[in-house]
Amino acid sequence: MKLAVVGATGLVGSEILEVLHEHQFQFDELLLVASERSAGKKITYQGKEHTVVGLKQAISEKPDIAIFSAGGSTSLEWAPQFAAVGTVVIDNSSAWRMDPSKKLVVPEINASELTKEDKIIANPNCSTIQMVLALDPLRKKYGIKRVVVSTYQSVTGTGKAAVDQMMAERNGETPEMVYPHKIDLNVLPHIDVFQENGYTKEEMKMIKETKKIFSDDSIQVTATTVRIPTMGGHSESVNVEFNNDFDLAEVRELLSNAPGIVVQDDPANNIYPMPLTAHKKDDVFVGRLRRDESQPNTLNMWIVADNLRKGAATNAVQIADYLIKKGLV
Ligand code: A2P
Ligand code: 11C
Repeated sequence: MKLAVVGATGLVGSEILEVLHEHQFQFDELLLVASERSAGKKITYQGKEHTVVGLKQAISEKPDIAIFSAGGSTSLEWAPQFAAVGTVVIDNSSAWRMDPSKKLVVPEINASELTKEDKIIANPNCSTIQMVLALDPLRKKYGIKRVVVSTYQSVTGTGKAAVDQMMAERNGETPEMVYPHKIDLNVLPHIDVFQENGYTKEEMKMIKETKKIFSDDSIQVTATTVRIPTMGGHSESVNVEFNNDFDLAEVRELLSNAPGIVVQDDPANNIYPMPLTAHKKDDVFVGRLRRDESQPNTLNMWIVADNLRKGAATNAVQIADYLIKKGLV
């Protein structure tokens, strides 16, 4: 098994290496890939030094699996070239997600859709993954009519340069501006680019990807996505209207028993999910579970996950693991 990590010098790439190590992921050879600018750099994985290579060299080595986290344009151009030499690409960018011929996979929900024919597999957007994972056990039991979500997203979602902007502002230095405004001590109701309908691309991703992952166009979703000056993970306030009424104790039980979810819901003891406590964890944390008293069959919940983990690296590594276990690669 030859595994390539494309974008190995970036934030998600480094997180993938940590997750591979923690999960004791087994492979024979590891190819660390980045832009030609980084070719020749050294990265140590499990005590062994690896030399970063460019995309052309990586293709010539025909890896079995390539996990891409190098931005949408790199994926659009290069993923098909890897697929052409027989590599299965697991892509973290938004490039292929809404392509009807590509699967959009959260393993706990829909990995069973994968077949040997899938050569480019899309990893959903981080803010979508944590929301759908928490909604899935409830959807199966009560059916979902409508979701209203507002997000509080970490600067790590934008990449290294955004973390640098925030820290430079915090240290009183002159930052290289990644966002159109200061991010430290601020809140930006703006993630990714604005679309013609007034929503941002991030908001539209949450809407469209949710329907695709659940294979259900009837679920109504509306989103407001917001960047906040934090680093450990994305938080979401989710208001969900079910088709049928629910029992709050049963909701807790369904969530507690679902894979990948940890319920942290003890307000009397100030226990609820937070980015600081979700940081570096693979799970999705759910709390503040309460009935929306303004309308029937409706629940409020607060969902937090490390966007670089379950939102990106962990989900991609879980897909790779599934492919290997099922003999699809
Ligand atoms: P590089 O470090 O060589 O620029 P982040 O999102 O944290 O900024 O990381 C982006 C990752 O994607 C980095 O590993 C970066 O490599 C990689 N990358 C960016 N552009 C390209 C490209 N054209 N080809 C290959 N890798 C790229
Ligand atoms: C953010 N969700 O937090 C974005 C990062 O489509 O994969 C991931 C963008 C994407 O800014």
